[in-house]
Amino acid sequence: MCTPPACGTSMGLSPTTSDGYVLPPPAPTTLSLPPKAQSALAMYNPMPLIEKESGPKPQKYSEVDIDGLLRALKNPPEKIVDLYIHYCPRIKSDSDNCSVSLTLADDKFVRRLLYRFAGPDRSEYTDHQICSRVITALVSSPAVSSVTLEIDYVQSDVIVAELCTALQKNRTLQRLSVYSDNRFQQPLNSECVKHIAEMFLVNTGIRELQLGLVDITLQVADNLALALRRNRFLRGLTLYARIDADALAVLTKPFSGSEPNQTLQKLEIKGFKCLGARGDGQIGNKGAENIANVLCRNSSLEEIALKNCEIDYVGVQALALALMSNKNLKVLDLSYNPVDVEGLKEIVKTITMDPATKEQPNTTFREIIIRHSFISRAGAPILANMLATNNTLVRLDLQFSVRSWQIKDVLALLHSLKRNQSLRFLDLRGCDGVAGEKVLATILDLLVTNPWLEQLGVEGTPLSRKGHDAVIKAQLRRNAEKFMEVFKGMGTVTPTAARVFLCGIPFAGKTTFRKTMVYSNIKRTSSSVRLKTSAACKEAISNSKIFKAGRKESQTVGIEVQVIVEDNVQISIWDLAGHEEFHAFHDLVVPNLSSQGSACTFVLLCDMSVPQGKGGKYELKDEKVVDHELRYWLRFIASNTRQSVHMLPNVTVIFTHSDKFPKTDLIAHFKPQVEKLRVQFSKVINITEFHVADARSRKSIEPVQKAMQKRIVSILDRVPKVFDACSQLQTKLNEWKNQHPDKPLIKWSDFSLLCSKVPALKRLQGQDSKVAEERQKAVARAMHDAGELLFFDGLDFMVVDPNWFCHEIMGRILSLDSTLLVLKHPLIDEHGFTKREHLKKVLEASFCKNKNPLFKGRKVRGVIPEDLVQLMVKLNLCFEQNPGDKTSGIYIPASLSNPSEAAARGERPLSWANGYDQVSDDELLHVGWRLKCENPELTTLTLGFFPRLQVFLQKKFSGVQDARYTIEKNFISFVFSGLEFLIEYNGPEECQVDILVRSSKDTVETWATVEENVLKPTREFCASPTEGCQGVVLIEEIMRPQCVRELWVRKKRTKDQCIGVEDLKLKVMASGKLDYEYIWKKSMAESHGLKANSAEVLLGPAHWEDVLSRFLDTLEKIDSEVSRRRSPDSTGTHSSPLSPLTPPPSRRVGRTVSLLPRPSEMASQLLESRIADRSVEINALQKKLFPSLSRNIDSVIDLPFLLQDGKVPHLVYLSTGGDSVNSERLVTKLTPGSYSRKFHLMCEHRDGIHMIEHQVGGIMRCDEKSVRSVRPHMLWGLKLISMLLRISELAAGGFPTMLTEAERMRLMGIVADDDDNDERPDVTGRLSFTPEEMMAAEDWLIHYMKGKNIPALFGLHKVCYLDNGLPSKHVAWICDKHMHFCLNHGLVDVL
Ligand SMILES: Nc1nc2c(ncn2[C@@H]2O[C@H](COP(=O)(O)OP(=O)(O)OP(=O)(O)O)[C@@H](O)[C@H]2O)c(=O)[nH]1
Ligand SMILES: [Mg+2]
Repeated sequence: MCTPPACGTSMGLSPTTSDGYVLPPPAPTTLSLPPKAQSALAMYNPMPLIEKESGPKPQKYSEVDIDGLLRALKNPPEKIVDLYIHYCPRIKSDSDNCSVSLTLADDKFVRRLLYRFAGPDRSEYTDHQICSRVITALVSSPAVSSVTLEIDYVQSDVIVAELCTALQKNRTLQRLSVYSDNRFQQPLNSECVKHIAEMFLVNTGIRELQLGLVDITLQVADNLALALRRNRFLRGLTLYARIDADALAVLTKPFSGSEPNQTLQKLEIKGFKCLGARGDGQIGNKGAENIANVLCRNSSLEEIALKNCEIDYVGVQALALALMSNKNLKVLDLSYNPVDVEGLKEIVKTITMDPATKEQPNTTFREIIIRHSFISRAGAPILANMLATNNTLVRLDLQFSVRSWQIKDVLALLHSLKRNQSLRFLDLRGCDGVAGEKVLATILDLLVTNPWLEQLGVEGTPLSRKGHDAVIKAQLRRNAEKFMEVFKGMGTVTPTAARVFLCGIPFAGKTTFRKTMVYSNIKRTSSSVRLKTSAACKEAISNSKIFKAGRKESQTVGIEVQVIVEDNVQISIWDLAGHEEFHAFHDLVVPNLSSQGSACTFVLLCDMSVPQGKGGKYELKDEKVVDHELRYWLRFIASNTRQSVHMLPNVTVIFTHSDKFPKTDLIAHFKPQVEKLRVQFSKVINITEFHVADARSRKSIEPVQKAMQKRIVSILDRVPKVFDACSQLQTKLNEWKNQHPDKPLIKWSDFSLLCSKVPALKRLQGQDSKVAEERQKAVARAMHDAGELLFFDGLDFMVVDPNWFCHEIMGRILSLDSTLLVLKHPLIDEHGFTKREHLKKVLEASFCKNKNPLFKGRKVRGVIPEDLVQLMVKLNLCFEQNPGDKTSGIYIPASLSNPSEAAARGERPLSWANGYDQVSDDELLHVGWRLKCENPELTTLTLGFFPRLQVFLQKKFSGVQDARYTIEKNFISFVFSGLEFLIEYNGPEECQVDILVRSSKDTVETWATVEENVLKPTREFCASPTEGCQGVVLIEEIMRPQCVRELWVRKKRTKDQCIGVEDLKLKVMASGKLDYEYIWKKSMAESHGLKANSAEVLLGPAHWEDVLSRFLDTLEKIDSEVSRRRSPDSTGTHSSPLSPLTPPPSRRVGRTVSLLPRPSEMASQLLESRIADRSVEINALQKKLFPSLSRNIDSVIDLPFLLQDGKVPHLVYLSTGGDSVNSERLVTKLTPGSYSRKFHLMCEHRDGIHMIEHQVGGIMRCDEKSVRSVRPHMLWGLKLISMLLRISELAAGGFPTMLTEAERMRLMGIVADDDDNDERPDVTGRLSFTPEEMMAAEDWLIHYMKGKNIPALFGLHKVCYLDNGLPSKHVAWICDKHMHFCLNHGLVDVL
């Protein structure tokens, strides 16, 4: 035992070692870590952690024969990751009993070679022989460093003995894992552990040992202890085991004594109960104390994981005490233990700065992992307080431990992270408080100001269920890209450059406004800066030289970019073409405002006039038209902007052509309209002001300009600072541009060269080249945000002349009008196809139009068509006909010609690409999805989105043979992995992406393939910063299978033919039954018949598993509430620190959790078996809970004393009354008034409480006093009803018919609560009333029942239960039916 005094003496760290941790500087002006944290973090390398958590690489797998496998073992084509031997001949499934697989990996792929034991003359003997051959091969192969053996516990010892003998001399194997196949739930044969332990007496190579399902008896512990004492090479030991405190004491003996083990770095114990073993297999608090004791002495252990060990506050306290002095431990994992707030407090104390001494007791501890425990809301301030000052903790993992936290708690935690610079991983999976727009916006803002946070687990939270996780992930990815090294020591300054985006429909006056602005700028500055000649001046204001033929007026093509400097602020004006054909490109240059907090503002212009008749007279534009115009662009801006609290995009509205209405008060006219929009869009856009002006007049736009100027200055002050180095580099870049007026692109190598001339960007001697490159990239990104250049990561060049690219190049390419002056031939055909030669012509044409004054007709150099293609491929603007072939043509989906007439009407004929001739249609699976914009009022998938998605998906499937990827306007069709896809887009008003799939694969595989390859990528693509629409949340809906089977045209697939995934899940849970059928509304063409599909089929396996888990969660919650015993003295003592609502943490660890990360081809089986397991569990719980609730009502509600005694019946509910039973509604809210309600009572029978049908009931007047007195009864009743509903449909009896679906969901507490202002009381939590309220309620009921004929009015009879034929104290009021039954069986006496 660790004696507290021993720990106590070493607890007070000497000041020299504690390093005097100080607060990080209040507002970091440079993005560097405080020096102390830097040195501390430098010692700790989080990289492996990133790998641990990063998603799996794409897998490929192939089956091979045994000789092929052995050859591969000898000469592995790639690095061997693991050799996996699965040997379980007793299992009777052919596909899954014996196999050997070799996992290989290079940078890109994980590849698996699989050999299955098969063949006609297979026998135990040959199986064994093959195993022996593999063992021989692996031992002689120097490439195998990791082996996993999964075996049947019966045969285990023979194979293991063989392996161990072979390994005695081996030095190359580093990781050995031996598991018993956990489908048997049996521990490994103890002989087998003995062999392994003995092998460790001589083996010197193995660093890591994992044993799965071991029954650690004292004898086994002794064997392992001997190995630990002798072996000095083992670094990590993982035991999934039944082990108790005594066995642990034996096992940890080698860590004390004269020559203690000081080499083991990681010890993981996961408690498991195995069949046949005695006891629960948990080390408990005693074991934790033992480990704490080890930690006091040991100096090698860095990671301790004690999962499912039944450790509570007491054990945690001992561990925390040890941590006060220990200086080596980095990771403490206490998942699946009943650790509560008190325990958390203890651990947190070790790394919280003492406000008095400003010191942190422990500075080496890095990770806290507490999954699947119960940490109440009180944990939030404790953690927030710690995170605000701590600068050592790297990971905080609270998966499924903080489910009960509310929005407020999460916000507190997030706020505390604003200044924290050490935390990289925060996991709040399953937390109910991660919900609502405020939390989302706060997270997104935080990720901008805190670039250190790399991972944030939000799965299983309301936010992620709503699909918001994609945009969080996109930002996290950006954060993770950055090295913290990169920014060390780089100074930052307030930026001095901003961008202004001019938008509005064609002829709104954008270009006119821009020119007037530029002109007045030149006028103002030219007197001082004498450089500008009048010729240059003219040049500047007539920037555009591309006109559309056949038009009188000039129309902007693409985007024109011009730069002015006002009061030392450089403003680049981006004049976006109003014409729709160019919109596809716009959102690639519009910043996702909050993503980097770049300085920019939007000006939205609108021509206020419409010609009236032919006489050249004008009238004011109709309000509706104005609204429509403005709304389009506001939605465009909002869709490109992530949610944010502090960094909403600013929009200034200008109504032009004011000169046409000299006598009208225009401001007053437009004010209400702008105000209305301002309010509507206030969550996503900040409409700052509006003006009326004559865009042609300098004088008229002067106030606008002034206001804009002011706005820009204030924005520049607010946005994150930029690197000092940017402005220096800018000077260098300008010099370069002057020297190379003919080069619109700069090679990355040249850019690097320029960077090396700037001290802060120079690569220092000995510095990692990657760091230098990352810095240069960061600066390039910042300059991109300032509008100086266009930088896209992954290209070896940048565009230094944005106007050239946006206007000259993209403007021409996207111009559908083939009569462009510069080209005689149509550039792009109706399939969106063009040849590379054509692009070359575009490039050439752009050269001669270059308007650089210094550029006098020379040929522009440095751009080859290939660069252009690369750039466009990168931006998802085009894809190559034959990827990699530099001569093939390219497709530019954005310039696909308009859809056919039928398609435009929504009647595009659909047909499958493949055609399974041999297979009948019935054997194929037909599934459909719809991704749609959550809030089409404020956001939309912009015009460029679907064309880019067409490119994005093409790239994804371009390597796939026979993918037959074809596109049309708003349409994609392709084949992948046995699935045929039809994707049709319906936008921009509806913003729906319909995905129709026909599959020859089974359900699990079909769903997984679609999710992995289309749904998830599409959502992620939408959430990605540049190419996507970050403001849009895509909701996933399920399409009625019939639509897919019969290939209904788009028009027929109305919104009634789809149902939201989350909506359907809620419906299932609200229904309380697993065989819930969803009934489709009839489509236009259908005449008769109800069409329903089972929810399980519609949702697909993965979603169904989620439904079951959530269902199970609810039931478990009820279970723990019901089985809680009320005893007044059990509160507040440490002997039972478990909160009464703590769910048993161990229940999910058992069978449903796989010990091993199974190979992917087994994933479907696992999913299916989990689903089966859960359904069984749910059924069992439902059956148990109904009677157990009925028997334990007093543990759920605190009834007044007299009522407990059964003086009067007391299970009250109120109804509205009504002519027929069907019109009767349950009352869930009661306000005083001059009306009455019907008063009902439930049958109290202990086998199942229920409502009594056709009960006459009483009348209750709703005067003030009665309402007040009856309120507790009503709420108690509602609480019981809520629980009955949550248990099952059966338990709920007749109540569902008295409730609408919405009321029912609210009562059950299963609607996602975004707003807290629901005045209805929440009956799912604990109800509490004051003693006065209780008394009043009790009096009222007794008084009310007085003199009433209870049997006649309520159909209830007072009975006394019999115990073995003798009357007991238990009295109840039960219904006729129950009474007769009970009397017949001699169970009750009537009183
Ligand atoms: N009388 C009057 N005419 C204006 C005003 N603003 C613009 N115009 C005229 O409207 C026409 C179109 O203006 P532009 O500035 O080219 O329109 P735009 O918004 O750039 O249009 P696109 O580039 O096609 O999107 C031009 O002939 C302008 O002279 C204004 O305030 N008053
Ligand atoms: Mg224009």
